[in-house]
Amino acid sequence: MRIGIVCYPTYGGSGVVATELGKALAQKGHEIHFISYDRPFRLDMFHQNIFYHEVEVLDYPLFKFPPYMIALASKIGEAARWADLDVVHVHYAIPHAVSALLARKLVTDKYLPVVTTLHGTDITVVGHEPQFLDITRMSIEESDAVTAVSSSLRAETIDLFKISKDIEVIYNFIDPEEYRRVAAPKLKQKYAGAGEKILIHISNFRPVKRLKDVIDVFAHVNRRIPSRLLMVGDGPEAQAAHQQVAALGLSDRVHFLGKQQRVVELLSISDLCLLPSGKESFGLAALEAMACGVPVIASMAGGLPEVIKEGVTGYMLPVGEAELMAMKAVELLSSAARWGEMSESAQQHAREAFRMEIIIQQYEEVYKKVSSKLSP
Ligand code: GMT
Repeated sequence: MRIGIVCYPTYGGSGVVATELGKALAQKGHEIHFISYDRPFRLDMFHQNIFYHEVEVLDYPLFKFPPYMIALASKIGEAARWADLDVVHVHYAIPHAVSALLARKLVTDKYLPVVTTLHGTDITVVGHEPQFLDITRMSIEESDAVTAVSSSLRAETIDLFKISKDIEVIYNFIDPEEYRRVAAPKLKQKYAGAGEKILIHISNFRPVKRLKDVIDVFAHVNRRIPSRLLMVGDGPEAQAAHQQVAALGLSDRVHFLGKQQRVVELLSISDLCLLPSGKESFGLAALEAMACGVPVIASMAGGLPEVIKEGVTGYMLPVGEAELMAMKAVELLSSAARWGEMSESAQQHAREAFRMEIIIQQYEEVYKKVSSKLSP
């Protein structure tokens, strides 16, 4: 099939999922057309079945705000006509689905089916910005198929929009060839001395990630067990996190590594992943950690209970309970046998429950279903 994929090109789970999906579909012989304002950061290879269409936004003095949505719609329409796309798959309802629905009107010689995958933040934005409620509802209802990355997100969407739309849950996935525990002894030595444990947090440092809790949990753990904290990522909360670390006198124990393209080695030297988010529709960072044998301490929020097996691959505590999270972390890090068991189970669970081949097939089924439609 010829499939258009629209996603954010920047760091973040939705872009990673969209890009890895496109790469896997291309390997299976589909022709993939990525459409975005920048080359997706994970699209770091050449493949004869992969094309990239860059959206250029007109910078005209009259426009106070560059009309990205219209530029994107126009690019989707152009790519659809040029490549004779069978389907366009957008990641995020706002603004991508709205643009794709507009593009559908530009393709006059055939019906262009639109598949929308909800990743969570689109729904959260609407929760905070009621002005977007109607347009998001419309983009969901008018899509030919809608998928959500967890049952929790599906339920939240139905509840918020009061819609009866069929929303299929398709979980995120990892490539088990890439995400596995690797030996990196030199890297481990760089960050941790003998007997020290390594905790890791990976995110875009948005308020929803609750970096304050990450650092509070680490501070508690470090009082009991000599440890280090790797902070991977960047974003609006970075400065506050630096200040908190300095105020706690932990600057030599917490390493801010910025945005990293590849995290497998960093995860492989880690003993525990911290994800105390206030909300998390899926938690791809937790899945990536588990695949690399790192148990996760997370908050009991959103789709995380669908990703982490409580007491088997990690622990989930109520949002904001940094002290309880720290207690669980200390308990786990104090028992090598328990940690080994959990690390093993985490790898197995990540490989089995989120198998890339199965998830790719699920998306292929959705494409097949919508592309056989002549019109809605
Ligand atoms: O978490 C973010 O801020 C980034 C956002 C994104 O666009 O990648 O993540 C959302 O989509 C990911 C991929 O499906 C999920 O793993 C994350 O849980 C979800 N983030 C939130 O729900 C806060």
